[in-house]
Amino acid sequence: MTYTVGHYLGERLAQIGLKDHFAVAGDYNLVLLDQLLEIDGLRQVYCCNELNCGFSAEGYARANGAGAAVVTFSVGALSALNAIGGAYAENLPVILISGAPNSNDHGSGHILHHTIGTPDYSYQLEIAKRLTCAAVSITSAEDAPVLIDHAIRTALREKKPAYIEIACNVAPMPCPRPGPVGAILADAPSDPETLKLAVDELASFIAARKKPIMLVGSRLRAAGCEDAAIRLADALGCAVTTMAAAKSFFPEDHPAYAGTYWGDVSSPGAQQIFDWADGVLCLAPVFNDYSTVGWTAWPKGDNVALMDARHIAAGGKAFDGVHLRDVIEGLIDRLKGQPKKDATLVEYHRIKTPEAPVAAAEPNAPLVRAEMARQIQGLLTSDTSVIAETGDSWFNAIQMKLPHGARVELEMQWGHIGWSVPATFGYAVAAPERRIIAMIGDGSFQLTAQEVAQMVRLKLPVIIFLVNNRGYTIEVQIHDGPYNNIKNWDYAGLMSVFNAEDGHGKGFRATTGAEMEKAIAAAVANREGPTLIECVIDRDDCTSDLISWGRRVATANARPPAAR
Ligand code: TPU
Ligand code: MG
Repeated sequence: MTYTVGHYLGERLAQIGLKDHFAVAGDYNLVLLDQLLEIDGLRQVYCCNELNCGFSAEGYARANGAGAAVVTFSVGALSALNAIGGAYAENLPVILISGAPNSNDHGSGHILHHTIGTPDYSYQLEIAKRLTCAAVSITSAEDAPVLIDHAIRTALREKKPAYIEIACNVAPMPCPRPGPVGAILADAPSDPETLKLAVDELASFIAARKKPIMLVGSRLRAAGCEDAAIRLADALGCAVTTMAAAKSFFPEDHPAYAGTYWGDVSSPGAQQIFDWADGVLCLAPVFNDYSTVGWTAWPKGDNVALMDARHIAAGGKAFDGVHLRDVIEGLIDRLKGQPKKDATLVEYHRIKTPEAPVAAAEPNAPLVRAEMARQIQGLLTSDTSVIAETGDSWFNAIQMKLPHGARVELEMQWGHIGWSVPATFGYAVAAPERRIIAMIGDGSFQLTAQEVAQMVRLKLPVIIFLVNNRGYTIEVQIHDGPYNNIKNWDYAGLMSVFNAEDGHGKGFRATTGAEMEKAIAAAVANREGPTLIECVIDRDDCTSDLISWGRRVATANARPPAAR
């Protein structure tokens, strides 16, 4: 058998740990898909459309570390690029692979189908360059190995998406086999001198403070430092808060865990202890309008040390070219034998009011949000992953108490409604051993609903909580108008559409606590496919956090243009 460019790409994907890749077929990628099918241990998983294909790969990357989506030129790739923008925003190495025009057509003056009707096909590559950390076009087999390796290596290092387009006639061309995977995994080490200076600076930052606190940010996973952060917390002894988008990036059963810091919508006691602290170690944070609650809670100034994946800023100094994990290890080393700086943790336990467990609602009373959240909370185990969509699902998920090992996935930087359906599919493909729960609003679901059919196809026992509150409630809280009302669907009824003649998905509608409980029992028992539970609640029945946060974000959005 001839070894080809397509094989090379497929083997590299398998080498970096991919067991699956997501695809939608089209004539520019059909031959490439044939080549990829021939790679041992690499399964081809199909999606209903390319936006979903991109988000599926993004969800897969959340569970597996990296993901790949294969699409056709323009009509496919331009849809997938939205999800690639999301992967960039969310720091996930997703490799977008697009079939491309025959190499002989590039520069020929030919007009081709699926293009904008001009003979210049470079627009897709140009767009991809803005949304990825590396974008390459392969029009000859000779150049393929170096270009493929460059794209994949850069994506893995930067934890950002990359783009590879392959001319449709080049995919089956002969190509050498790839060498050891180490060639694309190897990373430049921290600069030892800078590392020492950075650790010195952070050590004196801590030494000069009596009440330090840690803030875990949403880039901590991408920085590969979740374990290191736990050891730093142990070494310091202080309280640890997490940012909303970093939910589950620090174990909530850890003795130092002090909840979600999110300005006015922090979990009980977290804002008070954060404000009481005299120094904050921010681990890989992202401060945007959402995470700062409309710029009302933005930690900055002399008492803030920023510790990013490759960059440290503290005490008015900046250090580049160091890996966060090396910095943390160095700091832990420095803290050895020193008394614990546990003031914030001690104080947190003093001020935190014990939360009373939510009482079960009257079983036959109309379903309310609090009862819905209480029942979902009851499902969480140490092997559960909750994928929560934009909307009040964010706030419901962030309020959950996570047992050790439970994970929450949020897409708070990109915030594309509908993301969670394909992302849940991709996540479930990557982590079939976990209990996977999706929480999705009705408005969001309408964007990408069809991907539930792929969960049916692969018999994935995902549990979807579809919140039917008849509209875009998150937007109602930010700015209301007729555009926030949506056409109602028979969401539970959709399951029989997706099942058709051979599926085992189940759909239930819950209008009371008792109905929801029954549906959950059936969902847990269904191992042959997804279960969608449509939870019917009132349009305004949302978390109080959404209301407060929505008001702040609306105020930030409404700032008048500055005078010139
Ligand atoms: O719980 P709830 O009702 O807030 O969630 P639901 O029903 O999913 O409503 C979400 C409403 C929403 C919109 C329309 N949230 N953000 N948007 C704006 C938006 C529009 N288009 C995309 C692709 N993403 C968005 N975030
Ligand atoms: Mg809704």
